[in-house]
Formats: sequence, structure tokens, C-alpha cells
Amino acid sequence: MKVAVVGATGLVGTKMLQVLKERNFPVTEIIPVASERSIGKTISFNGQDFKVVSWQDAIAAKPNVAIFSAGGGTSTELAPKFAEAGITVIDNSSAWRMDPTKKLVVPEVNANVLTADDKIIANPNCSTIQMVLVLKPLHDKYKIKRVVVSTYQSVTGTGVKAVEQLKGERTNEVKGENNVHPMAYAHQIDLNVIPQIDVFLDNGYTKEEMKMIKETNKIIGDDSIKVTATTVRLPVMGGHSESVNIEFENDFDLAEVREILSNAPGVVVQDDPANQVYPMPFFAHDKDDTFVGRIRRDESQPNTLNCWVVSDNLRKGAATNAVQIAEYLSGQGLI
Ligand code: A2P
Ligand code: 11C
Repeated sequence: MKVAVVGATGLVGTKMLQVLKERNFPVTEIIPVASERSIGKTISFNGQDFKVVSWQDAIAAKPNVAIFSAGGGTSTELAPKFAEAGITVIDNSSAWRMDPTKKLVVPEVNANVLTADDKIIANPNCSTIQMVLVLKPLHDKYKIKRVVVSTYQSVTGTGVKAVEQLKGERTNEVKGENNVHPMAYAHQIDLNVIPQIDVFLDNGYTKEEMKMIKETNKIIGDDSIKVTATTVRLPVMGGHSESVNIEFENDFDLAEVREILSNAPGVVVQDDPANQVYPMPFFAHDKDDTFVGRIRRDESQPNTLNCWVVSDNLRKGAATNAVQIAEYLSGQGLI
């Protein structure tokens, strides 16, 4: 397969190349695409060097699939051009996710919706992906009424500039210097917690919070599930964490919940409080799985469960999920 990676020099693009190699995706040629300033730079893949090319040259090279992670504006403009040329696009931006003509896919949950006619396929937001992996198998069994989620998100979700802000703040704190470094956020992030991810909307929620609500309904394919979210940025690198409170129509058995989650694809149960075993971003970092622990009954109301879900947002939250979509398409002969 010829694979174009649009945004190949970015944080997620770099991870996509790593994941394509690790998972032995049958790559015959990588076609790296980035902005004009990066054209001609060399990207190394599996011991071979590939030159960054323009999007026009990438389309002319006729890849089987193009995986995009170059921001919403680039996807809005370029994904249709690739699609019109017959190239299947897997897009990691938010540009196409809520378009009713586009599929929004987490392979373990709804890969079955994909057909050969889907030329632009949307990869969901990182914090949504890890949550629906846990919600879907429980919904199938107990039917979810309402979800209350609070997130604890890594700075890597914002990109290189935010990682530099955190590192800069830490270095300056050690050196006793004033904070002089790129600022990705309106506030210092080290030694802090910022209850804002992305911009605020008219309803008082952030865009990230609304993504978690709408994308969950679309992926699970059930608008009757009510979701409310508070999304928060922490000075953490390894992955996103989520406290998830789930109210079901039907009652559940805790041992059965653990068994369902243990058998859920892509999910690993890490739940041994007596030995202080629970998911943490420090350990989820660089893993493809989503980890769930602190599984317990919400004793304040019937049929309600609390759990703690952690995943590497650059992996399952972005690159791994996109590559898994490509694997599914390739496996089904859809590309
Ligand atoms: P470049 O490195 O040339 O700016 P991140 O989200 O980590 O900042 O990465 C964004 C990625 O998207 C980078 O690879 C960046 O390339 C790429 N990119 C930005 N604008 C465009 C564009 N107009 N066309 C193609 N790639 C783009
Ligand atoms: C964050 N979830 O952690 C965001 C990043 O819609 O793909 C991913 C944004 C998106 O900041």
C-alpha cells in the first residue's frame, strides 16, 4: 500500500509513522506531506528516507490511503481533493466528524459501518475514543441512560507548542528564571490545572466538552444516551485520564462488569485497589490499549457505576485509531 501522511512532521503525524511501522501495516511507500516550509525535508520510515512533498505531488503519486493530521483548516481544504482523486482519506481533525455524510469510526465499536464508498472517514477526538471503548460493551449489556465525565488531559493533546510551554516552565522554575517560552495556553500549566480545553461556546461549555457529547452519540449510534462533560488540562505528558460516571437503565453485577470490560477489545482492566493498581498516564504512555480501573458502584443512586479510564491520547486517541481504520479497510478490501 502507498500511504500518504498529511502532517507528517507534526506530533501526531510522527506517531502515525511509528504506529504504521510497529503494526506492520503493509506499506510499500510513504508519501509525507507537510506545509510548504517543510517540502524537501527528509522523513525516515523503516530505515528508508522519504522526501516531504506538496499535496499536489502526493495526489499525483496516487496513494491507496491518505492519513491526515494537519489541522481542521487543511483537512477542510485538502481532504475533498484527495477524495475526488479516488484516494481514501482518514482524517484526524474535527473538520468532518459531525458531517452526517461522513462516518466517525472507532474500529472496535463501529468499523462495520464502513463501505468502499466512504472516501473521507473521520477519526474521533482523543478523549471521546477512550471513553466509548468502555461505554459500548456496557451499553450493549445494560443500556446507558446518562454519562457524567470529567477529564484530566495531557498537554500533548495541544501539540508541540504546549509540550514546550510545560518544559519551559519547568526549566525556568528550576533555574529560578521568569517564564520566557512559547505559550500555548492563556495561563501557566505547570503546577496548575486549567479548566478549559479549546474555545468556549455560547452555552458555556468548551468545544472539547461538546465533542465528547456529540461524538459519543454518533459513534455508539444512539442519541438517547445523555452525556455531560467537564474537560480539564493538567501538567501531564503520558495520556488523558477520565473519571466516568455511568447510569444504566438496568442493574448490573460488578463482577460481570469487570468480565465484560476484560473481554472488550482494546480495553485492559487494571483494578486492584488493595495493591494500589489502577490506570495512570505514566504507565499508559506509548501503549495502544485503553486502561480502566477504580470500577465501583455509585452508592448515591441506583444502577450507576464509577470508573477511571486512561489512554495515550497520541496513540489510541489519534494515530493508532487512524491506523486501525486503515487496517480494517485494507483487511476488507475497501482500499
Ligand atoms: P509543518 O511542520 O510544515 O508546519 P502539529 O499539530 O504537531 O503542530 O503538526 C501539524 C502538522 O500539519 C505539521 O506536519 C504541519 O507541517 C502540517 N501542516 C500545517 N499546515 C499544513 C498545510 N497547509 N498543508 C499540509 N500540511 C500542513
Ligand atoms: C486535546 N482533545 O487534548 C484535544 C486534542 O479534535 O482532534 C484533539 C483535538 C481534536 O487538546
